[in-house]
Amino acid sequence: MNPAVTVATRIVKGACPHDCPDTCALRITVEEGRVIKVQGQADHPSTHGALCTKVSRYPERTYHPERLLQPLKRISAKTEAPRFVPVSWDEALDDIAARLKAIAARDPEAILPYSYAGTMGLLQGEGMAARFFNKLGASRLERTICASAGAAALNATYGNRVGMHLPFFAESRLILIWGSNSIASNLHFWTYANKAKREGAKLICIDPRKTETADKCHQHIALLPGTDGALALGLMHELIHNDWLDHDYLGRHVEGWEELRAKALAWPPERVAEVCGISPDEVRGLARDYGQRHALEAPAAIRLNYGMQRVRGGGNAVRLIALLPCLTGAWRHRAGGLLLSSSGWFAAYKNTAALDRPELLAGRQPRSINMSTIGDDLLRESSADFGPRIEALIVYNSNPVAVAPESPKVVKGFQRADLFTVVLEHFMTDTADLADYVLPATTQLEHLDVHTSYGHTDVLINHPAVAPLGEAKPNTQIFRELAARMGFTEPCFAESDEQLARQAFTAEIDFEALAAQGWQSLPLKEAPFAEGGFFTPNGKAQAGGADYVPNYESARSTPELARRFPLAMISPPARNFLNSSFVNVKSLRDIEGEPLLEIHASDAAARGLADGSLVRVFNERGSYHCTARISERARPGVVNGLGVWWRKLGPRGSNVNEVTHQRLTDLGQAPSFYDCLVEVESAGA
Ligand SMILES: Nc1nc2c(c(=O)[nH]1)N[C@H]1C(S)=C(S)[C@@H](COP(=O)(O)OP(=O)(O)OC[C@H]3O[C@@H](n4cnc5c(=O)[nH]c(N)nc54)[C@H](O)[C@@H]3O)O[C@H]1N2
Ligand SMILES: Nc1nc2c(c(=O)[nH]1)N[C@H]1C(S)=C(S)[C@@H](COP(=O)(O)OP(=O)(O)OC[C@H]3O[C@@H](n4cnc5c(=O)[nH]c(N)nc54)[C@H](O)[C@@H]3O)O[C@H]1N2
Ligand SMILES: [Mo]
Repeated sequence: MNPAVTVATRIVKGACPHDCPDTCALRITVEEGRVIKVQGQADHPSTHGALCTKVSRYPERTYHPERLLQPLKRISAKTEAPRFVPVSWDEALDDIAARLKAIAARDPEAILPYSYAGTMGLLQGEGMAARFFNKLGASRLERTICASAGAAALNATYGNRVGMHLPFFAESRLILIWGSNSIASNLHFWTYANKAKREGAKLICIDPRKTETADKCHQHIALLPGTDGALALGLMHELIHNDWLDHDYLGRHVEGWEELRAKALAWPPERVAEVCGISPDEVRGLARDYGQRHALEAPAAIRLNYGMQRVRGGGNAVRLIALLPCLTGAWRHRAGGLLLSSSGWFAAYKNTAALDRPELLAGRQPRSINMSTIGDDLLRESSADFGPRIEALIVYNSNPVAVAPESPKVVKGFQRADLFTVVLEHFMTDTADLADYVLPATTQLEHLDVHTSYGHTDVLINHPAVAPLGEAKPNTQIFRELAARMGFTEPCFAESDEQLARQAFTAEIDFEALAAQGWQSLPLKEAPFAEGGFFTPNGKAQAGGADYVPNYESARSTPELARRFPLAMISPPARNFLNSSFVNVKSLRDIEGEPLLEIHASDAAARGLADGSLVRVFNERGSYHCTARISERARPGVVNGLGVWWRKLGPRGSNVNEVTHQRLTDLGQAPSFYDCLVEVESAGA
């Protein structure tokens, strides 16, 4: 052992901040004040000592030569190439506060926060920021960009965003991996699924794309995007027809079954097959696999993920799929049922009001702006209907210029000369490029935070491993200092991060134990709905009102549009990026190579496209360039535009969201990124 190393080496317990269901516990090695390694904590059950490729590169991200380390002020016009000069924190914050005060004096609702899940931490996420905007009376942001269709569907069906517990998937005998590329985006679930597979379970992947997860399953059903609701109704048809139903469970724990039963009987396998673009035998076979498993002897589980709800009918599709385990009584076993999100389990243990302080609104009810229609909303004038024109945007934990739908409009909105934009960031993202001020934020290695999860049921703490780099400050501190300059004198604006962390959870979570161990599990029932007891007012799962809703854009629903733009495009995540985070980490970008459009050989041949050639992907909304990859991963008629690249790192300065639209899902007001028709043509050399 090298004594020089051991003396100066410290191990710090952390938590992965990223927007991923896994929320891993981190073991951070610090040497001489510098993080040299980030690993998974071995004693945290779902992390079990392993991290994904991305987060094991977290030090490369933190110590990136392009990290923002001082405040920057814009000196070029928004429509010109971005030019910034460094300024002091005092100068930046004084000026920002003066600008916000002037706008707030006219109408605080002209100011809009824009944030999402760059970090999922309860402190660096909202907390102090929410206090700031509540006190200001700014417009509120509806945070819909990812999961709100599925969330609304679970709330409508079960009364909460809850489901099976992650570890019990290892005991399932059948797992439907539905709209989820688990190996890429939910790796620690895959470990449990793989264990079940080794013990003889059958794994079936339901996904338009032949993903790396589909490769590892026994069967892959490549349905057309947005047709999952029809498939679920078809499965119900077969369960009814063959009487593979748990009548006792349905009778006692489900409301609205007769209505749903009548709807399902209109979906024989032939009709389902035609809508979904699969064969009737695939529908029958899937129903047999799912329906013939005895709930107690051979539990069947569904891992649903958000990929399948990014279409017009995404909410209803989630409702229908979420009801399947009620038909067969799969919930009776702890290894049966469904998991889309576990986030609702934390509601009883979180002190959201203590962190966000809604009382600072003092009775005001500011309007809400949906983050998914930011393109349209930035371009709207004041009106009685809309309220005031948006005059200022404070962006943190998000990169809307790259990730929001229909980016031609988003860019145009951000380029408005009369819009005042402040961006808190680690890097010069596409959004930071359009800011008036860019403020350097700390990364997870430099600040304190506490975390819940949407894939497992543990709370975690993230201790700071090193001091902030350069002049970077935690989001909490930036809002604290801004609050002081705005003249907000309530004591809650002076609370430290540790004080915030200690208020985050109810007394059932022992903070000292959390701080010492790094994580704590919620005390929950193993088979939560074995005896019904859903979170709805009458305790029953709600089957009424759920139905298949066709896409906004598809060969069946808009044949005229489909003649001009015949290819359905989905844009699921690239494995080595996390939404648009990590795109600028060179070792990861080297693995991904370049923005790709996967296209089936028949569709490529019909357009004379060669593998590896530059193509233009377009529709009425816009166009972007990328490289064609002729691949079995794409089914005929569907192209996969892997996301989400930074626009400025793409071949002609744009990305896949040039062609997506801002129409919202049936439930939850979410974007329908994967409900999108395009055409593809060669773009020459
Ligand atoms: N590596 C990596 N991990 C991530 C992310 C990332 O960007 N990169 N993103 C994180 C985020 S923000 C989230 S929300 C989570 C979950 O993120 P999700 O977006 O759910 O990600 P995936 O698990 O890849 O699931 C998307 C899958 O759904 C498929 N799909 C698309 N349309 C349909 C459809 O209509 N029906 C069906 N059945 N399938 C469809 C896609 O082909 C893809 O394989 O993952 C997180 N984890
Ligand atoms: N076409 C298409 N578009 C999509 C999707 C898709 O599948 N297809 N997926 C959608 C989904 S599921 C989601 S969740 C959204 C994600 O959209 P976003 O939530 O905007 O996620 P990111 O693109 O990762 O951007 C997060 C930013 O936060 C910054 N950040 C991280 N930590 C901190 C911090 O502590 N402080 C500050 N100030 N900044 C921080 C990061 O540097 C990064 O630039 O994108 C959506 N967009
Ligand atoms: Mo997401």
